[in-house]
Amino acid sequence: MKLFVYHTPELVPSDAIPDCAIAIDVLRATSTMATALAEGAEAVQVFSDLSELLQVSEQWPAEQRIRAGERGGATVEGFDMGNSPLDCTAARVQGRRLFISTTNGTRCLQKVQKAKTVLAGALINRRAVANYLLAQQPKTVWIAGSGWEGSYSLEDTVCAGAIAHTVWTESGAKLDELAGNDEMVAAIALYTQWQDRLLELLHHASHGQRLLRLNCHEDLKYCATTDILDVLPIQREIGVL
Ligand code: 3SL
Repeated sequence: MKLFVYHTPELVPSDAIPDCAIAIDVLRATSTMATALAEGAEAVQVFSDLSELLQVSEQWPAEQRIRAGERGGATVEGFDMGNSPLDCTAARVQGRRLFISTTNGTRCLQKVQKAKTVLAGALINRRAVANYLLAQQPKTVWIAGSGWEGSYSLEDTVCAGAIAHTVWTESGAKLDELAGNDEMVAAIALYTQWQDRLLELLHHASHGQRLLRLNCHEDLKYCATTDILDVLPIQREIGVL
C-alpha cells in the first residue's frame, strides 16, 4: 500500500485514479456525514451546487429527506439545517436521506469521486477508516483534505496523519514503503505532535477560529474526538454515501 496525502482538493491529481480515496473535512462536513449515517440516515448525497441540491431533493418524498446547506460556516436560508454534526440526531435523520452542500467538504468528495473506492473520513471515525485500509490493503490510497477555499487546513492534515499513523504502526510496514509523498510523512509528524491535544490544535486552526466566532464550541469538541463512531461512509454510487 502507498498512502498519498493532498492538503486541498486543488492538489489532488486529475490524471490518475487511485484504488481508494478518502475525503476529509474534520470541520465539519465529513464529521457531519459520518454522524448522520451513524444515527441512521438512509444515505448522504453530496452536491457542490445549492440549486442542484434543491432540484434533485425535490424529487424525493419530503418526509424522507433532510436538506443541509452551509456557506461560510452559516446555515443557508431555506435549508432544514446547516453543517453541524450535532444536529444529526436520530430523531432528525433516521431513515432519511441527507442532501448536503458545504463550502469545501462536498467539493473535496466530488474531486475524488472517480476513485475505485471513496470514503469520508474524520477524527470521529478514524479507526473505522484505518481498519478498512488494513483489511482491504488497497494499493494506492489518496487522503485528501478539504482545506478552506484552496488553502491548507491544520485539522484535515492532522486527521490524514492520524489515519496514516494507525496504518503505519499496525501494518508493520516501514515508513518509506508506505509513504507515497512527503506530505504523508509530515501529516504523521503533525499528528504525533498534537495527538493528546487535538482540541487545542482545532482552536489554533483558522477555520476552528471561524467556527468559534460563530459559537460552535461544542462542534469543535465533538469533531476533535477520535474513534467515537464505528461507521464507514463509503460511496455506493457517484455522489451518494
Ligand atoms: O467547508 C466546509 O465544507 C464546511 O465543513 C465548513 S463548516 O465547518 O460547515 O463551516
